[in-house]
Parts: sequence; structure tokens; C-alpha cells
Amino acid sequence: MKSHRVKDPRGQVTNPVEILAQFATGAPPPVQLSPLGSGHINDTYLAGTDAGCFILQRINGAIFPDAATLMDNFSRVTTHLRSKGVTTLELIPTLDGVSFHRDTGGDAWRLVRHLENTRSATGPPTPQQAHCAAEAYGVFARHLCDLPQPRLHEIIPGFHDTPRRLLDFLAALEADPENRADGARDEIDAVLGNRDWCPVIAEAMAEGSVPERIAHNDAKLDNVLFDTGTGKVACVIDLDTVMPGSILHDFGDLVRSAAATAAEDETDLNRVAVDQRIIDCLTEGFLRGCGEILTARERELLPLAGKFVTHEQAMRFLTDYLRGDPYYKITHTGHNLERARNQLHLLELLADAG
Ligand code: GN1
Ligand code: MG
Repeated sequence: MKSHRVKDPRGQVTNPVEILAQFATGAPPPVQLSPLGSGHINDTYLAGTDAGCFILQRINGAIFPDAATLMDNFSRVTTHLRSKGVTTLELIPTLDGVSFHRDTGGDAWRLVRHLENTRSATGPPTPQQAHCAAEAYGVFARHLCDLPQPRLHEIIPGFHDTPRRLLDFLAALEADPENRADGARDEIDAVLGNRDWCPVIAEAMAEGSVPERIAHNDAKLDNVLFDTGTGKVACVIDLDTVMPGSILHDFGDLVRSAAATAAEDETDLNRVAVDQRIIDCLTEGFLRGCGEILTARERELLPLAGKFVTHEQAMRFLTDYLRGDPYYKITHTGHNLERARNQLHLLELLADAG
């Protein structure tokens, strides 16, 4: 069998095949294991066994230090969605009957069942995919409106607190620990030029016109799986950041990820355009999925959410670049600056679109 030993960020060597054996899959070896996806945070593997396929993930402890709390949210949300008849991720417990396994190096791992005959959208979506994905996120939010108390844990406090993200950006700019600010002047000016947008959603939440709800908080197009047969959405995935927040951020992330014609790190900006038809489908699908839950102010801010979230994301990429890339995985120096440049270009297009 091929060796899949991998090094974690601290240099600890782990063998995911051995980790997989800690879970109650009911599957004896052999295991076919391959890296999966393009997440910026966790490490993900597809594991093929005689008892079916599974998704094994190492939870990035630098970003999610409290795996128990994260998995508590995960279990509560998936149990509730399942009780409403919504297809969701199926957690496979460890042999000890708990929701994650901690390896000898201290990293937390979890396992979910792979959903057969599903795939994520590759490249820009079709209008139908955009509609279905947005509807699925709306349905997700609607069904979580009556999740029993207590309030979900805030896994990353202030995750979409954009005014606080701005302060983080300003602090990184001021400190400029890697002397990178001079090489990023245009991007810095573009982020600062739109800083007035930062408080809009936060203020609306503070005054109560935009309610706190359970938001997905990473509602990218990539985070839904489509049924390969019907083309409909089979499942909303990547539940790490499901926590209290505003679903305007979810809609904004959808626009940011689905209405752009290129990936968020595309460096040829001529390829980054905005597809208005997709925005229309996203809006229609999201409204339909949400049903009656949205307030008047949420509806009013919906068309602006794409701009707000794209600005916030550009600011986050640029902050990480200025800090020396401690947060997002990068493949080369300058990757985060390229991402920020891409998102700022997208932002201009979204602003022009209205
Ligand atoms: C991160 O790893 P991934 O792709 O699921 C990030 C999101 C960003 C996104 C940018 C916990 O998500 O907030 O929108 O990158 N997740 C976290 O594509 O920071
Ligand atoms: Mg994510």
C-alpha cells in the first residue's frame, strides 16, 4: 500500500491510514487514500474502503483550537437538519464513540461518510446550479431557525465582524512586520477606499433590524455538493463555521464565489468578470429557500451583501499578506496579495453592477 505519511505544520509526522483505523467505519484495510479539495484551512482526504468512501479531515488547530466545541456545533446542527428531512453530513464516531479523534501530536481528526454520486461545481456554475445552491443555503438557514437552545458556540469570535476585521487590517498595516506594505499600496488604498462599507451589517445587527441567525459563514459555491444524476443540490458541506451570525454574509459569499467567472486566486484579471444572470438566479434561489424568514432590512441589504463580503475577504487576504501569511494556506509568496488583488477587481465589477 502507498504511504500517505504527512507532516503537520509543527513537523509532526502522521499517517492518515492509521488515523482512519480509529473510527468505527466497520471497514478492514486496505484503504485507498487521496488528498481532496482546495480548502485554505483543514487537510482533507478521500478514503476508499470496502465499506464505502469516507472523508477524513484534520482540523487545523491553529484556527480551530477547540475541536470539542466545534464538533458539538457540528453534531447539533446535523442532527437537527436530519430531523427536518434535510440531507446533511453523517459523522462517523471513533471506536470510543466520540465525534473526533485526537492524534498523539494533539491534532483533531473527524470522519464523515462520502455521499455517493455527488460532486462540487467545477468552474463557474450554470444558472440552474446557482439557483439550486442559493436555495440550499436558504433552506439551511430556514431549518436552523428553530434549533433548540442553547445558542451555538461562537467558534471563531467576530468571524464576520467586519469593523473588527478593519481594525485588524489597520494594525497589520501599521506594524508592517514583513515590510510588505510598500509593494501593496494600490491594494491597501482600494481596501481603505471602501472602508465605509465595513459597519453596515454590524450596525444593522446591533439595532436589531438584521437578526442574529445561525449562518453557515462560508457559503461558497464549492461548499455544496450536487447530485450527479439530478443536478440538484444533495448537501451543504463544510460546517466548521456554522454559528451565530447574519445570513447576509452567506448570500454575499455566494455572490462572491458563484457570480465571478474565475477562481479567487486567478491572476489574469481579464478573466474575472461578473455574471449578472448568475446574481439574479442566486437572489431568486436564496429568497425561495429562505421562505418567509427574512426581515425587510435583510431584503434591503441583500443586493449589497456581495460587495460587503468581497471587500471583507479582500481585506482578510491582504491582512494575512501583510502579517506574513500566518492564516491561509499559500502555494507561493505573494499568493495572498494575488487573492486580494483578484477580490478587489471583483469588487469594482460588483460595484459597477449596482
Ligand atoms: C476559508 O478553507 P476554506 O476554503 O473552507 C475561510 C473562509 C474564507 C475562504 C476564502 C475558517 O475557507 O472564511 O471565505 O477561506 N475559512 C475560515 O475562500 O477562515
Ligand atoms: Mg470553510
